[in-house]
Amino acid sequence: MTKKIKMTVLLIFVLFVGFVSGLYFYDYIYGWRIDTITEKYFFEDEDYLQIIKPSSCKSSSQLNEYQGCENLYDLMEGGWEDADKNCENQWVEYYFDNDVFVEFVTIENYGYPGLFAQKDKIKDMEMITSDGTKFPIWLEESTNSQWYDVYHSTKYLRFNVLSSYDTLGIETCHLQEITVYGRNQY
Ligand SMILES: [Ca+2]
Ligand SMILES: [Ca+2]
Repeated sequence: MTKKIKMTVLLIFVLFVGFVSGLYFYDYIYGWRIDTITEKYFFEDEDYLQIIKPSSCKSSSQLNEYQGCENLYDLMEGGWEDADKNCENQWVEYYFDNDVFVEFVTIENYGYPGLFAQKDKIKDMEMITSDGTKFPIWLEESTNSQWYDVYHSTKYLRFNVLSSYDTLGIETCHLQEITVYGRNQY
């Protein structure tokens, strides 16, 4: 090879190496920026609509150790059942770690028809927030998920049972789920 060809090959090699490393460097910097932005706006920011799980709950009574109010926010089939009180003077309270902006709640009776038929169903409730605002809730006697708009900030929710469909011969009031949808407010 002549000196000129050798120099040309060397030059092409240097340019190629420079180009490839430049691509990696660009990708590295750009990728890092994208990751940072994504993390900042989509992962570190808690202000997006989500299911808000209470940190704890209380209820007026429960049938047994398996039928507690924790079952109301486990997104599973189990539910809360009162201690055979026929839905009378019953309530459930949800506590959150910090203020949350509640957009809406969904409430469900037992979805399994056999179980649904064996329990008393709630008809009227009132939901109360930290500042004492009351939201009337009327439930249809069905296994459908029922939706109630709220748009209110609170650190706690109380659900007072006011009336029921009172299935005769059945004393056990129940709910499968009360799911809270909203945004965290730190
Ligand atoms: Ca449940
Ligand atoms: Ca009854």
